Amino acid sequence: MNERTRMLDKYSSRVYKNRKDHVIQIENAPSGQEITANTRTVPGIITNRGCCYAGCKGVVVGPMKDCLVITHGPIGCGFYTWGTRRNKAASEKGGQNYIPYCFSTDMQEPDIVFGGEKKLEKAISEAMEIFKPECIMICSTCPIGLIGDDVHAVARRTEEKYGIKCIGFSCEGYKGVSQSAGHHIANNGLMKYIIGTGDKRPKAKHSINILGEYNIGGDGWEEERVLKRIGYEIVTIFTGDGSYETMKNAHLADLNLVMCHRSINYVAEMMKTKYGTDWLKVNFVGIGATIQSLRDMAKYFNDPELTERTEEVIQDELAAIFDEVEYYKSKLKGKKAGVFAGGSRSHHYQALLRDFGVETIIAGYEFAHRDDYEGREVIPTIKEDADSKNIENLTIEPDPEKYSPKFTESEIEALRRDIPLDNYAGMIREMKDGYVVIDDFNHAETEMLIKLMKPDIFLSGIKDKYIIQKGGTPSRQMHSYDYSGPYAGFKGAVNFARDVAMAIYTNAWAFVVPPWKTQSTLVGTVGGD
Ligand code: CFM
Ligand code: HCA
Repeated sequence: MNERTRMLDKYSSRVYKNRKDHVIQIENAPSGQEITANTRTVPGIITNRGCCYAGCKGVVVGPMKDCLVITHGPIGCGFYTWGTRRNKAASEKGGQNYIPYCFSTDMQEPDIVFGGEKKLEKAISEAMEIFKPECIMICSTCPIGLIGDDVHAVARRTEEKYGIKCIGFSCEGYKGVSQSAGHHIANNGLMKYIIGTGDKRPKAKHSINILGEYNIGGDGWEEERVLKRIGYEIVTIFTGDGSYETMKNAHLADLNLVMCHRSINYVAEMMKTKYGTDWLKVNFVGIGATIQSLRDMAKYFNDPELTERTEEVIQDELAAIFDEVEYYKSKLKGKKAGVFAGGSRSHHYQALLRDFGVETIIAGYEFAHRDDYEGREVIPTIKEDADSKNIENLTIEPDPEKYSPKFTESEIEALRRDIPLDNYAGMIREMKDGYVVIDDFNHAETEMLIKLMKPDIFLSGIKDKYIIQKGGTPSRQMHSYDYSGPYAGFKGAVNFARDVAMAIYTNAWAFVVPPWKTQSTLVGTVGGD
């Protein structure tokens, strides 16, 4: 019996029937096995998933710093999505930044009975009085749809009354089966009401938007640093440290980079259709993956000067992290990991773990769709000019006098080795024989698989990390990095390796014997009631 069967064997026949298609153990890698995903969670099972509102407000529109985002609903929803997701933002000079605030209508029972539109309008008028934002977004929680408050009508009235942009989102938590529906609803709103309304043209020769980068722990800033060194102009970021002000001009950028495909592919596709903007799947998590993404971008623009500069920056960045990468490789090589996050990080972090010689033996997503697991053909359109029909023939020779890279070309090649060419082959094709891929992982399965497969570290979520850690397996959470980061790009890779090495080598919980192992936890009383 393999690990998958041993785990599923514990279930009742009803649950078994549901879960069996969500778990695969790899055979004949690179495997073309299929998986069931993006379906309803078994009721009562402790899933790690979030809801539609979390996907719309918490993930996509929440990080836009100059938008005042009001949660229309009970206070818990607004507070959780504000307090736990660590998207960083810095004010532009003289600009607005509402990220430190949590805005909610704090719906109470009478509002549920008599309707909450008036309360929402009052919240908006208070917001206008105190903050005078240029854009207000209203995000609906479960009760709003159930009682029939019309957030779109309120948004229209707000625009007329105050002359600002106001967008309502019907992203009630119960819609769809996970966060994923909320991403879609948010993307539609951004596309319909914001993108394309500005006219500020980028100045640089090559301009880009970064889609699906939420600046968790400052990841987006680290990416921006490297991209700016190469010479790219970033028009807007969707949506980490992003803004209404810059998103208006997104349609004027030359290329869309797609970092988290799961949450934002809709915008990439819609912009391709409406404005003809090409998009390129990138991954800036992992050294090898970052190098490949930068090279893919250079290939896309097909500009020898840009290509040369890209190689210079790669060599320079690699030289700066060389010693630390070698040190952490010596600490981490041969370790085994489990990785379970939302809809794209598990795959991205596999690449980063691989850079340090760590194999991912268990991987899965909370709410990804089948294309995230099974891959999909991504053929970027390459711009060709008259002089260079064949971009493959472009060679790059960095000046050895100027840059003294400590990584040789063959070492760089080794870092890139396992990265699929289109950078988007999906999770399953990257896993080896015997490894487990699992969709909508729950707490019971986490415990069972850790016991059966014994990973040295398990990268997980905010809610589930503690059971793993207290069970004696070190864990880092991938959603806000346990308040560390950035983990993206070259410098981020070193931060990540340091945190993983620290967790593995200081695994304090493994030395603690829980009280129920040495003493009875049941206390009997004689003659009591
Ligand atoms: Fe994309 Fe995200 Fe993720 Fe996601 Fe998320 Fe997140 Fe995540 Mo938490 S947008 S799919 S809905 S990379 S909030 S920044 S960490 S589950 S893997
Ligand atoms: C969300 C946001 C979340 C939650 C993470 C977790 C995040 O989907 O609601 O609770 O494990 O990254 O903060 O994914």
